[in-house]
Amino acid sequence: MANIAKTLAGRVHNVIQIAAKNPQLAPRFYSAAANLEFIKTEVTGEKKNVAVITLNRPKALNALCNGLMKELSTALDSFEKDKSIAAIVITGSEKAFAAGADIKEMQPNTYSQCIMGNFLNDWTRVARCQKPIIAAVNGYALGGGCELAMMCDIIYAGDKAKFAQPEIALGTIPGAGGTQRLTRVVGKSKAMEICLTGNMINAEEAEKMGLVSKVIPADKLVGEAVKLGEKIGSHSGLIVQLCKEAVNTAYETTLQEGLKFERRTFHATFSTEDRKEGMTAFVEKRPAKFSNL
Ligand code: DAK
Repeated sequence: MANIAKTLAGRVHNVIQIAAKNPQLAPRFYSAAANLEFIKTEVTGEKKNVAVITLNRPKALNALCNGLMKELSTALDSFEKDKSIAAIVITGSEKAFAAGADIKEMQPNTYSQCIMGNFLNDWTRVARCQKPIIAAVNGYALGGGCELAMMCDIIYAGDKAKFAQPEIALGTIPGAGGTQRLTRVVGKSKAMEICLTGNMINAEEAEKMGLVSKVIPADKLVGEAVKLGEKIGSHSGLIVQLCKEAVNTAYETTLQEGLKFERRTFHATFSTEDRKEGMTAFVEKRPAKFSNL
């Protein structure tokens, strides 16, 4: 299995590299060339620096089967290594971002198999990505679909998006952040209500409770997410990475520890060329040219 993943990573990366070196040869989607079954990948934006990963398993409403999660991990490995990529957008279809982990795949599992096989271990890959990831959610984001969106750094929602943690109705509980990330974002009362009822919340409610940062007409959603990626990509990738790490630290430590980490990271930016360039450009009234150094 490790070999298959390695080969796949190599293929995705090669196709992207060829496209990057020869823009005139760049196909809009790379899935056919890279033999991807469950996702499509595209490199877009004016500077070709935003990667869009589209979950593409329409018959199952993008249920997140093992094969899909492996392809997603492999694509992230590849885009993370690719220096020309500044930000990544993950999206689905108009009907479903993802309707959850694949219930049919999970249904026969035993407790012992879950423990011994480290069941669904691949899921942590998204949260470990060093580059910014934007979830562009249209349609259903249920169970693992909602959790996948919450692993991303920013969530934009289409106006017909629906979020839920319906695991309770399946006799189980959320397993990839539904009880943890959601509670930190929306607070205990709302998280309890969502997890204990399985009820769906719409895009407007999700925005009101801070789960998503913007609601956008469905047909404009991916374009807006790409623009956001481009805006982030106009800054220093080095400093963006440090900033992402600092914000994430707020979720993982005490306020005092977080403030100390932030201050030290701020101090560390003074050892970079990009901090020097950013401030010099401001003083000289010209746009900054960042080098990631
Ligand atoms: N899994 C497998 N197949 C699914 C699916 C899912 N989650 N959701 C939909 N499908 C399939 C349906 O079975 C159907 O397939 P066929 O019967 O045609 O073969 C097809 O997609 C179309 O679905 P429907 O016919 O049901 O379409 P409707 O429009 O009528 O309804 C729906 C749409 C989204 C409301 C409904 O499909 C639905 O309720 N789906 C299930 C939603 C759900 O309960 N999701 C939570 C799954 S549990 C972990 C990581 C992750 C997780 C846990 C642990 N670790 C890292 C440890 C996550 C767990 C979950 O997500």
